[in-house]
Amino acid sequence: MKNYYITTPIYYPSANAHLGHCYSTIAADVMARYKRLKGFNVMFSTGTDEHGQKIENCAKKAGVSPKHYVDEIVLNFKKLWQILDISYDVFIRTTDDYHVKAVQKIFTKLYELGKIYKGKYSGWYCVPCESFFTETQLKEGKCPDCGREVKKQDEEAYFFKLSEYQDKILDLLENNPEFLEPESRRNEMINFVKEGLQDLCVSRSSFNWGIPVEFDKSHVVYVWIDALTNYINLLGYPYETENFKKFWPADVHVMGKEIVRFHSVIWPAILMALGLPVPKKIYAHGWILFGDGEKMSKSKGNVVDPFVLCERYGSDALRYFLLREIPFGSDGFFSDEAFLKRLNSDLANDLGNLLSRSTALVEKNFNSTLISERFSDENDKNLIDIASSLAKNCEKYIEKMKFSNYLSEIWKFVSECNKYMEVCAPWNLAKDENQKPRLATILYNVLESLRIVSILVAPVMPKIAKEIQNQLGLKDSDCTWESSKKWGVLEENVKINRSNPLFARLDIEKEIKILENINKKDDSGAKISIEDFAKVNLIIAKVVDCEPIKKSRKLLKLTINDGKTNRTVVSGISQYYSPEELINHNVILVENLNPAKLCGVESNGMILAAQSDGRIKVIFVDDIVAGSKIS
Ligand code: ME8
Repeated sequence: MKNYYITTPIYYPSANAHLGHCYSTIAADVMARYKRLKGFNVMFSTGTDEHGQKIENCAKKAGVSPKHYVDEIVLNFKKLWQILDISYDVFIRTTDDYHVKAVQKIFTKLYELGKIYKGKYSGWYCVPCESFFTETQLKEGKCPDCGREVKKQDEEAYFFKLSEYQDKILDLLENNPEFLEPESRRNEMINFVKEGLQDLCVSRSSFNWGIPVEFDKSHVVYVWIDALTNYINLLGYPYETENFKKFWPADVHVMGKEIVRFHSVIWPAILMALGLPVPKKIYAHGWILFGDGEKMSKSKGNVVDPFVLCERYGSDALRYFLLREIPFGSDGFFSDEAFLKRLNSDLANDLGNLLSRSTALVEKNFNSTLISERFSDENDKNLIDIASSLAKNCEKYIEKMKFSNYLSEIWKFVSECNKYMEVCAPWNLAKDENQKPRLATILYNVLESLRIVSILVAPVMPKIAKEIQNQLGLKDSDCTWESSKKWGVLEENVKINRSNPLFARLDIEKEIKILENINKKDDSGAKISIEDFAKVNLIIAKVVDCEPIKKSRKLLKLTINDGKTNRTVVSGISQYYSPEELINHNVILVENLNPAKLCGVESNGMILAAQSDGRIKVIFVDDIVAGSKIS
């Protein structure tokens, strides 16, 4: 079996995970899932980069120890990856014992080999980027990477002989076009190396939160040496483990463009010094920019909360949008509007509707089981031809990590299927009993096309792929990657299980307002008066009955007793609670909310819940009697 090793950067847990982190992680996950479907033995790693002055400062501000500080945030990252179905095999933390020991061994080995020496450092340090710069590298006296203030630092330090590797690194970049992609980044790095490489300061003595140098405990290892070596340490280095033998060199390190220099210059030089092969590929994607053209970052306060997006629209929608909207390698914008529009057009209309219309016709006209007598005509050939070559066409793109082209190719086919439906108009044939064989053929062709689509979208939208496959009554063996290249795999008399729509069509303007309000709420600067608060009537109420709303994936219909009468309240919590878990519990009710219709059910009020550990938790108050006012 062939092996495949893909990594994400290990992220700084200085603040919670944001959409930018999701972007790299989703992309790497899609490749890992794709390769697994292709039969590869995959190692997919991610993790957190927990040392350094930035984290030390954040912890100090929060009044806790650095370890305590990062422990909390690492939980947040892990929760988000769970919600986003990130199928990592290893989550490495640079505070993990095995990593700490490996970093110490690597540092000592490089010192003993004469690749690291002791000297004096005088330079400018950017704390958020954890990077040193020379006077000439600064841009208008500020950090050339992020534009923030830098501070002068003089200290005794250890240096890595990076300058020794200038020719080798240049050769690597110039003569291996596949090593660093996209091309634009490669050119940038070639120019950078041509300007000359200086030895790199690889230890610090001005702060403590780092891995102590084994033979000189007054120094900690520079955070980038600590971080970059995660890629081999998680495989067991410096020991010759099975994993190390199988998976090193990595097939691809995925990252944002701002850390390419570390990965394509410093990292290969370290590996060369250790006598190890360099990774096969570094892929640097662009930045997700926010409305004002700024890179999204917590410190700039323009963060879109991925938990909220997943919670409201499903994690697959976010996975799809990020990879479809922005060509991988280029910068692109995130806006709620663009996200919601794609959700409506590509997911609810094109794909969701195709499944819904075709399965509805099978349910209604064939009692959910297609008959095997068929009658083909000319229109079918075109569809079958495109379907049969689709997977092969798509593979070219995903192999090159051109996710947007990959998805666009699939969606062209989905449009083709919708056109086929329009041209064949099966709903008209359904009126004539004699046309049943033709009707069966058309529906078979559409369902078989959807089977192929479900396999191809699986790396990007694992939940939706499974849902389509369940609705089509498919077995696992009908959904292998190889079977996406074959026509006619769907069984003759398959029994379908029609269910909820894949995606609900959204009222975009309304959703944008809701998202704005959620963001505003997060804006802790905004204050309200006591009079404003007093307008909200909060009371304790008892859940006396509860049932799912059939047409919806998320909503539960609760019957609530507010101490006087029963009322109906609709709540979007069915992903987190079964009706039984709510019945007979007391909850907090917003009693004077305007009534609203949700999926045809009138809701009178709202129950309070909290976002905790990446899920929604209803606030239960069983020891206070129903009807009690909260003030
Ligand atoms: O740099 N758009 O960690 P980090 C796209 N610990 N991707 C983005 C992004 C955005 N707006 N913001 C962040 C570090 N990313 C180091 C890495 S690896 C040995 C050490 C993604 O928390 C992108 O992958 O600052 C970027 O490179 C990474 O997060 C930076 O994460």
